[in-house]
Amino acid sequence: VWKDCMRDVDTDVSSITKSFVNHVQTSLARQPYNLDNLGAYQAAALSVRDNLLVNWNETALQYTRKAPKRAYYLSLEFLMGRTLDNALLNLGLKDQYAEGVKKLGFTMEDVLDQERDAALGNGGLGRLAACYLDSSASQELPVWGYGLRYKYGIFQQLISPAGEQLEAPDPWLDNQNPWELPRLDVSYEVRFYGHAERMNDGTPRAMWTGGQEVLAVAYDVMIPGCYTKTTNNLRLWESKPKRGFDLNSFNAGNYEAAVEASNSAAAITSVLYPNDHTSFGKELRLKQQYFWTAASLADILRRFKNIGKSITEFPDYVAIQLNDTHPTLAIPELMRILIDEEDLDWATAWKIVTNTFFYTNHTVLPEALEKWPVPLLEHLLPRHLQIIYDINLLFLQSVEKKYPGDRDRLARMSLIEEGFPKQVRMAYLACIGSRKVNGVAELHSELVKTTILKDFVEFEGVSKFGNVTNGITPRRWLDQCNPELSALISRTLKVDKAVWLKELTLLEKLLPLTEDAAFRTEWAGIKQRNKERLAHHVQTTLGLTINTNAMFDVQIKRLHEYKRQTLNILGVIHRYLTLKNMSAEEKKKVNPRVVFFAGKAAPAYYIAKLTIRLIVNVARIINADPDTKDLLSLYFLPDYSVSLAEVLIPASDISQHISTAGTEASGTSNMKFCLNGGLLLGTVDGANIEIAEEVGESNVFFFGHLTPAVEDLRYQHTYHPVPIEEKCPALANVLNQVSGGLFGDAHVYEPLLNTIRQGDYYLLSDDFDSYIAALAMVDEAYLDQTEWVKKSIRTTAKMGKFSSDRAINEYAESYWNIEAQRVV
Ligand code: 26M
Repeated sequence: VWKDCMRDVDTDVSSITKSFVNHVQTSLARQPYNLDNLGAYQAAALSVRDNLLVNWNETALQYTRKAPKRAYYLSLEFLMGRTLDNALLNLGLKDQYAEGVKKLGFTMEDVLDQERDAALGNGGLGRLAACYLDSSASQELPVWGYGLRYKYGIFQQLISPAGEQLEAPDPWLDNQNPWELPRLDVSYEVRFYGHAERMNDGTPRAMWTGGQEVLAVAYDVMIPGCYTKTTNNLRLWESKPKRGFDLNSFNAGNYEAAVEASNSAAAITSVLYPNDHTSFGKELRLKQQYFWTAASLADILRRFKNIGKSITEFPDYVAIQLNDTHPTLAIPELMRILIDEEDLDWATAWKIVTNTFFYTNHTVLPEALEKWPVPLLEHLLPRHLQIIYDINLLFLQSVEKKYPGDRDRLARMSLIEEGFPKQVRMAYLACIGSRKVNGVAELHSELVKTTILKDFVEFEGVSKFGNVTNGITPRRWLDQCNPELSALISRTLKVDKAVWLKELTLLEKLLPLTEDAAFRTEWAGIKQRNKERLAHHVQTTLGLTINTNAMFDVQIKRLHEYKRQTLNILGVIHRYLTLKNMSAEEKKKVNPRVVFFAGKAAPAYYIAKLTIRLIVNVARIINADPDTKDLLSLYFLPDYSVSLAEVLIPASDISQHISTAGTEASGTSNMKFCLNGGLLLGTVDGANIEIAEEVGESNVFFFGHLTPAVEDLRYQHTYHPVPIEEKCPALANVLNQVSGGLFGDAHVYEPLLNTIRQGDYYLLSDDFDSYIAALAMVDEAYLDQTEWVKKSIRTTAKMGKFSSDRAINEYAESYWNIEAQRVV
């Protein structure tokens, strides 16, 4: 009977419409006659989810039966964006749903547009995690993600009339989330505070008691692979009070005390911290980190125990990837479990730990390296602090043995940084507690080895340190966001996208078509229509009219000084001033340009917010100037998101990735633009370098000083400063125009301008002239449209390396030692 009743994945239009209507009637309890687009989205999503769940169950069953080694990706951020379109693509049901929805009186476009982004991340690190989940499932790898179910994702960005960034909460769960499955039966208790008492019985054990206990409850998000039954899981934890509220206080009339515990438990997963590249010692952030690592490890251990193997075999069945240092507490937490609960000796426990974890570093910026104050750890996690001290003691003993008497080295390598207060260096703990450490692009991985972890490379040997260059999923970042280009590629290569989307190096077969004029015309036509699609989007959302006969020049990423949006806006001002001084005759030779910016600034990042304000106010003046507005216009698009990126990226002719050399670990949007045939203007930094290696230096626009020069230039700035007027007159002129009030609010921008005039840590004055020269080369190149389109085709054709399928397979083979599992 069971077998007869089990459902399979819907594949025909009539079962799809039936399931849709069924969800309207029952799950939504609504009538067909007043069903709006939102209702249609919800019904479509629920019916797609039914299909996902069929595959998800079979995948889970297969993993349980075969018990292969599994990998777990621990990330505090998963920047998923929208799900419906991706689920339909991966299930191979796009056409069927489009037809079904149409029969019921809706258009797929309108329905898809109802979905809110799941924005549980800040930027690159969180989006990378989302791409890796897509690739893991698509490659049929047994990989689960673990994260937090924030009630509020990254804030919504509003721009005030003065051009200031304002933040509003992102209540993304308000309309219900069809993509998650609450697992109220899967929960764990997590302890905070209390006391840790060593047993002193000859074992390393201790007892941790008292304090506060909260519950972690699982919510599962289905992760479908592309054209495979494999549907993996992303498990997100929500915090709940262990008991609803304190009945004693309630009965005593103290209502506030009664709900206090409840509030403080719920607060743990209430909001995503909107920072990136900063470390600050907020207790709630540390609570998030421990809550999440403790629940995830308890869950992983329970699953491991179900296979019935000895605990010493743990690393043969489990690999855990630490996405940056945020989950580093998993290292002392696993030690605590193995020692205090499993009764293992120290050496055995440490061996298990150091064979289980893998650590990926995502930045070498010193201000981003996570450190936690010892007094805070002692208060919140007393047992873990003991364990960290024990790890440190044994570690430093081994260092001392290798380098007797080298006290400087011991101080440098200690997990504890001396100071007031003392702080725990999480990157060092992640490094010594892991089997392998990697960076996210070749240059970055070299910098990890030669700067922040230099001593550790010397001590542990270089073979522990590797590189996995980041990647992006071609499903979302080509097929979904650029359907016309995807169709053209399939048609031309005569290869179904089911094949090339999973074997992206096949794009190389496009190379000969650079010489095919008809193909180039089609290629250019698609770019043009994508520009019009973006213009239409801006028109309907912001009421602005954009010149689609211009070059589209795009910089979209988090606002940060090291990413140098300031260099870009100063370059725009330079262009404006140049245009203002041109004769009508000269202007005729100028190709029009539209510059787009988008990105959020951390709410407390004053300089980054000032940069936004400058961009918005420069746009206001430039876009209204009749002398120049046909040749140059500028837009800051508010509330950057995954969905906005999906419209912007396919429309770009040129995109900017212009970080100070050695500061951008990889960058991943650079890959997205190039995959969509946009050319790259950038510094010799991060993955730009490897992109240029693939597509050829003649197809990218490089400028600026190289990494090895940076240290020396900074030294010059500090000890032999040269006034900007002397060093870079063009830049000085631009700064003076801003100071002089050309864009209003003269005094407002002084703190921003002063970062350049004094110190100039990110070397804008060193790179400005070569930046302007590179922009001129872009202009020049664009005039020859035939050659430009050839460059564009070549760029797309050579992007195969940057598929996240390649990246995830490198992790699977070189680090995790896991194998693909076919679900039949
Ligand atoms: C730290 C403390 C408190 C709250 C948040 C943070 C924090 C959050 C995110 C710190 C760093 C965070 O992310 C860093 C990041 O996104 N790094 C980027 O990672 C990408 C993927 O590897 C790279 O492509 C980018 O170059 C790198 O900047």
